[in-house]
Amino acid sequence: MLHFRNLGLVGDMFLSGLFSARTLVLLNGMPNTSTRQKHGRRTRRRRRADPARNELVSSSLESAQQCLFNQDYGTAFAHYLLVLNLAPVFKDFARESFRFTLFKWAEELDSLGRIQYLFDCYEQALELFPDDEVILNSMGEHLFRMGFRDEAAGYFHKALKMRPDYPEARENFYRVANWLVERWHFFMLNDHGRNQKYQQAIQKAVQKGCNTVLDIGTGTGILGMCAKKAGAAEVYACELSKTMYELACEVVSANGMDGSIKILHMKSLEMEVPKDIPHRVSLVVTETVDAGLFGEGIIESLIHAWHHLLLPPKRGENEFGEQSATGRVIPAGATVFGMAVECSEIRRHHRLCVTKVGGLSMAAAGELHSPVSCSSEPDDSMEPYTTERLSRLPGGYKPLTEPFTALNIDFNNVQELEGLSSREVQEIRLPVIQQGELDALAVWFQLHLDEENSLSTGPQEDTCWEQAIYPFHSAKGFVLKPRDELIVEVSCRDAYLRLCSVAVLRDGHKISLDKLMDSQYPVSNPNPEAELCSALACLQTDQSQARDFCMLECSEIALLNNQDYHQSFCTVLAKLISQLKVKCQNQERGSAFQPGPAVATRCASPFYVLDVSEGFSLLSLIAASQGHVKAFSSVEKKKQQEVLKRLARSNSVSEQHLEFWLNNTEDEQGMLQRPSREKLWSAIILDCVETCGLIRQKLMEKASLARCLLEEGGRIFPGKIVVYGMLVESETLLLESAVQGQEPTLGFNIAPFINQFTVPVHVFLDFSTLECRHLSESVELFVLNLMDANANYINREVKVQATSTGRITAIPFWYHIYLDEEISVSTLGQAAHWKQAAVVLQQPLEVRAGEWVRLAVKLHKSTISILAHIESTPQQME
Ligand code: 44T
Repeated sequence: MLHFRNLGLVGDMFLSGLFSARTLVLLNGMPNTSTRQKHGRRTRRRRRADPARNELVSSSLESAQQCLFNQDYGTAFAHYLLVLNLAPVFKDFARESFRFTLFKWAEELDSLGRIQYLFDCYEQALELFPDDEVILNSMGEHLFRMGFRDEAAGYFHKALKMRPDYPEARENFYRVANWLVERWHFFMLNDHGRNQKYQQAIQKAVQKGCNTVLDIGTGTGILGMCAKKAGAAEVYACELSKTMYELACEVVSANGMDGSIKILHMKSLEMEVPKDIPHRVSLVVTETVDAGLFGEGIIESLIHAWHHLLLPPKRGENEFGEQSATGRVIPAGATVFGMAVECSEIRRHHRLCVTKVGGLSMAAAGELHSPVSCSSEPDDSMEPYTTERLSRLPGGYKPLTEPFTALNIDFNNVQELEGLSSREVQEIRLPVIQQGELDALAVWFQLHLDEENSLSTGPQEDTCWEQAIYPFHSAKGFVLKPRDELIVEVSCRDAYLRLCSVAVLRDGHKISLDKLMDSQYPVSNPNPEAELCSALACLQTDQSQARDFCMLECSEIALLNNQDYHQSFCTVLAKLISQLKVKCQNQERGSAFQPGPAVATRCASPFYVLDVSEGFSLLSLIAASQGHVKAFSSVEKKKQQEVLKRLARSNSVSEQHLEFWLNNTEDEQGMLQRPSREKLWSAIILDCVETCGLIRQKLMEKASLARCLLEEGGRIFPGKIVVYGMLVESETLLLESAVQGQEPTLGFNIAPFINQFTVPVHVFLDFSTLECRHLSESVELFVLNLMDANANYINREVKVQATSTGRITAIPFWYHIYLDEEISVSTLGQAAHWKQAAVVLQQPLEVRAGEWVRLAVKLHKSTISILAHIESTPQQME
């Protein structure tokens, strides 16, 4: 948690000698150094004419301006604080300069690493200007950069409340809203089936005498309100997220229940009786479950609740209708299911599936893992699963076994909950039903709310739930066959369902798939040559392959598997290098008559290429492998640098030709610099589209900086990006973006509050599997020219003709990334590691086939916004 120490600024200034002796004497009487209680008295006194004070104010104001002029921001800031605290009348006059001083001073503090102090300054600034949207927004930006997203979002939200048309705060808010109020909240509130089942179960329990209720992880407050409405006498709720807690307070109060539901901003594990709630409750309701059931800590929360917050569990039958003296939990329990699947989409995100990338052999890459633990041992840094909605995966999936029950758990039995982690490993044998590559185990569950009501999160259900995916890294390319039997062992050691071992029984032999390394591959590799290469590469590297493992993000692994992308770079780099060589030789020839060392050495020295891709990238190595190139990689992580070095060695790229750029530069801001005093870059590779489908922030700024660092004839890759979009009707996108409809949710007024967190741009979409109707052809929305800033516009009008009648609800968009005039990469293809984004219209727009739609497309910084209107002069198709 972030800790804001209040003040301390003046003392710090004193110590660092920023104040003159005269100022110091006077500072002792400054309001900032005294406590709040005294504040009122001083204010009153200040109203009387006080010549000494006036003199101090005016001289200090003068000093502030002088210091500002001299770029001594720390002192200027202190003077401004003094002036504005003593003479608030100057606030309007000095606001702009004060902000400027604060931002400059914060920049300095930031580069000095004095972070706590930086936040102290912002706190003091906000005491003076509590409603200043620019300061609020800037505070949010600092918090965001430090990783305090929840807090950052609070500031962006407040800045926006102060000035709803403030574009900087809006853009920032949209970027964080997804973290604050995750999109599934919208889904869940739009899922009427789920809402009604919970409501029924709660109503029944309350009617049966559960009169005191605790809602753990209340979110918007909905389950707590259900309990109150059902007649519970006392309702408590707790929520650990600050934003969600504040939202719940707003919602509960808007529904007239603020006096009757006590909401606590804390984790249930920290709650105590009677400190937080006066006595034990007879009902706990909760939906703190994730796609893998256990990821939100429900087991630990319920064990704690049974020991500290709930009445003892029921032994016999309860007296119907009487106040319950026992406790119970909704949901009453759960059943976890699993199924082995083949799925190429999962495969390409979790393991390297190619042997050659951009002309490089990958044999010596070592073990590349996605950050999903395959191990049965608990590892804090890695979850044992990721989540996907199987029904939405491009290319689909193939079940290799029938679904099986992995686990049953009774939430009303504390011994069982406690025993879960010491339960013995369970061996499950599963007949294989069809041939396929063993890529993952998919896991889902049924939540038994009570005897009658249950919810399922299975892949076949029409719900918003995703499934938990346990990818198999180790069973590389193992093909299961119909008469095989799959043997999996599951445990629940750290209250996560974990796979302990996987084996196959084939023709009476048990083949363990856990320890399958490349070298002991039992099923023949389709490419024996690659196998030989791999073995040789192992000999070349002095470590054993088993130790050479490195973790990569799923999107980084998918990128490595994207051969098109790398081949395109390979081609354009080769083209550029040969052009530059020719140019150089021509120049050399041209200057042959003027002998001198300059030109000759220029041609002999290699071409410099810089790859500023984010995360793991092979492009520098691909550049270096062109020959006559010295390439710089921006890969930062040591393990990942080792992978690149290993690959360089095994692909005969000498060590001098590949360097790590960030080892040379001190900070990230210095990333775009010239290679050395006497050199410029021949090529700079920019990473322009984020995996989520948005243009990278500050891309255009980076491009214009990069252009200045290029030698004559040098290039930026890509040179140009073309944005394409399409009109679609998609109910799913609406359900994911806001609580829909005019009907109150279960009779409660929730939508207007949570819908404040609606974001107009959706990210991480898979356009190929998005449930939607296409209402137009794809259309070019925008061109971003990275080689020529003058060619760019920020507003553009595009006309699109509707090809079908329908409701335009969204405009998904994607990119063609032009590396040069001829070669481009699309972010849409099946092999791409990118997802797509979509603008969801505020109001759906009815359109008839043949009508023209006018799109006002706008690019602010790197955020695209689109407004759509029906063209008033219809040019019908018929
Ligand atoms: N999402 C499922 C998970 N909390 C449900 O802060 C399904 C994901 C999902 N508060 C797509 C679709 C779906 N004490 O606000 C959260 C969280 C809070 C607690 C107090 C505690 N011990 C906890 C634990 C969690 O509970 C709220 C709900 S967590 C369940 C989320 C629709 N992707």
